[in-house]
Amino acid sequence: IGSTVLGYPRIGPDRELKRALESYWSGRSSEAELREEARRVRTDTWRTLADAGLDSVPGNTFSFYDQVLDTAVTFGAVPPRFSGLGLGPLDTYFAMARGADSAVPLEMTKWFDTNYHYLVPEIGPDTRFRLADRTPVEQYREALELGVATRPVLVGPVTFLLLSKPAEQAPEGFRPLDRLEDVLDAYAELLSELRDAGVEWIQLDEPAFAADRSESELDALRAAYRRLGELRERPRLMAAGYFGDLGEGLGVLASSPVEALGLDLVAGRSALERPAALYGLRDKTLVAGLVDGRNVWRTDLDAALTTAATLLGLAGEVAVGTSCSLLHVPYDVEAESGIDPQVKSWLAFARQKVDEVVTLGRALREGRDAVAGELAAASAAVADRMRAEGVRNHRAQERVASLRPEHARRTDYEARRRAQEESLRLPPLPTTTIGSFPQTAGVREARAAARTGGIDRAAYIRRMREEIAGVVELQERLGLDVLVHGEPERNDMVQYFSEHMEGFAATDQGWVQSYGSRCVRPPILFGDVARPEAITVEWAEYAQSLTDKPVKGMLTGPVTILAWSFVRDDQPLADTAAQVALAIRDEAGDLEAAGIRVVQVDEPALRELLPLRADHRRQYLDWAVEAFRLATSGVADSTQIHTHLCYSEFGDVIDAIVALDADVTSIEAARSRMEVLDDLNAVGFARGVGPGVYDIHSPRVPEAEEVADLLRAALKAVPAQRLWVNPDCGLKTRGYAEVESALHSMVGAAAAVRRSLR
Ligand code: THG
Ligand code: ZN
Repeated sequence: IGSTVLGYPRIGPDRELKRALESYWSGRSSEAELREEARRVRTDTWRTLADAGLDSVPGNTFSFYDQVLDTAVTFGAVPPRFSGLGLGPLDTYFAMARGADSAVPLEMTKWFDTNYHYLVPEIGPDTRFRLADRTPVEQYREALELGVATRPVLVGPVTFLLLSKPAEQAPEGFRPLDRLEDVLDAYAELLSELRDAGVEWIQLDEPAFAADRSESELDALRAAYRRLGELRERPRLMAAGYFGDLGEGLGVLASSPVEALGLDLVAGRSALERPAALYGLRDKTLVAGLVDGRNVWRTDLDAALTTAATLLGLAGEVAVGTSCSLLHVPYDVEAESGIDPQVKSWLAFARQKVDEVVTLGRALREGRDAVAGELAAASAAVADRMRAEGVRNHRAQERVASLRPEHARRTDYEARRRAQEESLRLPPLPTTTIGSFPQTAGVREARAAARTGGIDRAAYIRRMREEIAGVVELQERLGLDVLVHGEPERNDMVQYFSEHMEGFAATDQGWVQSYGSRCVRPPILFGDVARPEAITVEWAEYAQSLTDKPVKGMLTGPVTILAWSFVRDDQPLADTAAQVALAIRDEAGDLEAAGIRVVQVDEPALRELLPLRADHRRQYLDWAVEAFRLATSGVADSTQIHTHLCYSEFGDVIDAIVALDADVTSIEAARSRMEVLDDLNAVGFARGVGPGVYDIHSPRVPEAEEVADLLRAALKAVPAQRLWVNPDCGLKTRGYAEVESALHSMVGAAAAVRRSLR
């Protein structure tokens, strides 16, 4: 295998696939045009990887939407509500991803601890597994025609089933893993066809074993690879486990009949401390994942090579790879012209990481001297980053060093509650929104014009104020109790705050796929964080000047800012979180000083960074909670702190939610029917809570009566004094017409339920 990467981005260097998909979905282009663009993206990837000199080029890394969905379709796991639609294969596939008519799409959820989201296959006792689609074989042939013999990559059978959920009709107690034998039959069929097509190696990804797994799940892994290994007609097998140390799964795979094992030696570096676990590798190839597939820093090639050298005696062959697929980093740092050249010299995106792997592969084969220049340049870049001026801000460091526990403690909740009641004078069941209002084309154009110099600062401010005034007027008219300014000045909240703080760099082209055609451009947090001046105060203050109702200031919490950025790897994340928290704390203080009486600090990503292994969770939650409290404990008792959580199930972090000590927590609940309230009660939560009363992800406008029913249900779990009324997330992706109707229903429902309280 020599040198390889476990996967590559597929949205296109200029997001060509995104545009082609959205054009096809809207009916503006044909399936043939979409397929043509897809082929260009694949061709470009194969040529790039082969020309760069990789010894083994991954194949089947392209996807029209998601690789887990691909796996389900390949092996025939298409639920009847989609296969019955009578659509062609591609439209059936998109119906599974996006829904169609009455067929609700597959559920989407986070891919391990990354910011990528996959579709959850639905498996039942009668799912008919078979080789239903031959895309992996076709794409192997397609690459071969270009002269590139690829190594097809597939989600491994055990991870595939562990990521699936039981179909609706499945009997109680059924687990998708119960179908392992049948899935393996289908994999065996594919392996045999791949072998016939000439495939030498395939890669089966089993990242599920970087998380805690039961004995029976480990047994399934053992059984699966014994079975696949024993097949007579098959390519050579490389199993890849990433996003952490495989733990006991490592021993299972090392002693299985696979010919190669890919290990994440960045997130799973601890495996190196258990050399006994690697003994079974003596007759195998170890693909050492030494180049970080999750972050954007240049690799310290010299150190990586030293690590590789320690493995030489353990494995039959040592090859070099990335820690995981490069799907999670942008394409090419050379496409960036706006990043400070010094910062840029520290970075490696997917294209640069390929070169790093090639260099390491050469060094292993030909010796360090053969690549002395590359090694020296990498060492110099790493050393430069470690001592650079822009990275070190002594004031920011001293502030963190001088923190005392009392900086993260507010006074007793009862005292706060009384002071806030006095200051805010809210009715029971107060109504509010999560923060953002619809982002109209006009607002986007104004932001773009301000960025490119099309309008000057004064004109931009006028335009934003106009928008804010409209949003305040609308909320007054609807009768909401706690207003917001609507956030017209922000695109993505994390991007917005990072652009206004020191220590972050922004990219122009650094898109990373989040799900389907949707991408984000994570900021790069490279240095100590500081807030040179107030960020949001002018907008909140202006909104407050237009109304007597309290206006809520809107901030993003430290954990979410880290979760949605590329973070530095040269200091503990807890220290970086504390620096960001102090900047947010200063902002909260400035909002308060400007007369803002309610400040919301959103932490939608609190659940996202939760470590895959239970052992590591306490430590994470400790610093995550501490950072939030640090950000929110600098204000007076009378200032009400809100937080907002969404995007996930909160069972695993429910104690942490209590520990945040926010006065009011709004939480996504419309789809889970208020169950979260019972969970919160069970752990003694006794603060204000706003379970979302309607789903903003759907264009459907709720009736007042429906919302009132939900509120009455909520009142069974929460007393009226603590219950807030709000949608379940921000409104920026919706249109004004539906937002106005939906909020009208919501406010009407609150009023009706309030009347019945008396
Ligand atoms: N911001 C950031 N990360 C996130 C979210 C976010 N990660 C988790 C979750 N939310 C992911 N959800 C989305 C939702 C929508 C989009 C991306 C991720 C999206 N992106 C635009 C697109 O691809 O067209 C890009 C818009 C732009 O910035 O120009 O719609 O909210 N950081
Ligand atoms: Zn939300």
